[in-house]
Amino acid sequence: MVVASPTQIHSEKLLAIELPTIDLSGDRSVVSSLIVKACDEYGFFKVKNHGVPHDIIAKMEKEGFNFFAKPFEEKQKAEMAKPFGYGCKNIGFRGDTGEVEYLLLSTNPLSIAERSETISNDPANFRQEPKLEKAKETHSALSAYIEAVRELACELLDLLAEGLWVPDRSVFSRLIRDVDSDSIIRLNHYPPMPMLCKDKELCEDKDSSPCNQNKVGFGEHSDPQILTILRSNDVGGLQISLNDGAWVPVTPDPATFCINVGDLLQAMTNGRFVSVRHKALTNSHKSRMSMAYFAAPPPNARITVPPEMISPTKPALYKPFTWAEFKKTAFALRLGDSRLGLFRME
Ligand code: GA4
Repeated sequence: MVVASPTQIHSEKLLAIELPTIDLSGDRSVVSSLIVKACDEYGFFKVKNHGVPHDIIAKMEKEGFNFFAKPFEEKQKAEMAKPFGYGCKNIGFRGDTGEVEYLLLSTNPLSIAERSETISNDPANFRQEPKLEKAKETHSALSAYIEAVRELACELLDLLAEGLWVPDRSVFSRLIRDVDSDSIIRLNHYPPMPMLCKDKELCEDKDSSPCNQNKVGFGEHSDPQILTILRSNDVGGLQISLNDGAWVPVTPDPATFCINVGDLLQAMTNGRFVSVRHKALTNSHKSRMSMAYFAAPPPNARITVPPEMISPTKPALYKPFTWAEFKKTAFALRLGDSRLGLFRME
């Protein structure tokens, strides 16, 4: 991956990166080459005019904020994440933690129906019948959002195949459209974390009280799936790791989706695109909520590289493996561990 020298701007004392923002309403061949360029250079990009209706995003965001605003005991009724459901501070199964609470949801229609009951499980709604009404609302907000972001993920994957000149244009999107696709939705809520400095002398931000140091909400990692479609409110926190190891904050923009390459897309492009490491920090004053759709294949899908991406000068980098095998490895490791290396050809 070649990381271009980023245009940096000043934002609240931090240097933020201007990721390429691609207008999806533009000319198709131009859009597809811009997407490939962004994946080559950053592994991350933003999209505008993405076709996901504003009210679908707004309803989903409202459901999310309503849920996280509930008392902890209520939220716990959505069960501890294992892996689906509510979780607070614990990430995965290997002892990783962060200043985050979250809802992990399968995008499988049956489990959405089940989950919506729990998400909207609000005592205020128990009195008469509206509990069911509320569950229906949650269910429809969630289903509409999932359908719209799945469509966006498939469109982006088709554009990627076009930009890479792979003749089978649906080679990547087919995996997401499959009824058995293992795609998931994650709502992350990072509550504000006012920081009080213990050592005012050493603190670089000693003029403000509480100071603006940030805690880690979700530690450094790469996403195991194919593509991630992230939407966040207007509070910053996402940082990506550039080639030289520098951490650069991404400017928040609720009007766009932030897209990133996952481990599987790295494998399926024979290492051409890189699944870039990223993390999320908390804000000292404001709540951040992000909604991530992780586009994944069915568990038994074999992860292979289109033949056009393999040549004598670019031999196959990874052994063929299934998503189930890769996922098992990812969940057996720590959040920050790299997993693809274990699947490299000898
Ligand atoms: C990172 C991307 C998604 O949030 C996630 C995460 C999952 C979890 O939180 O349970 C993992 C993490 C993520 C990668 C390595 C494993 C699995 C925590 C962890 C330590 C839901 C996913 O699919 O992988």
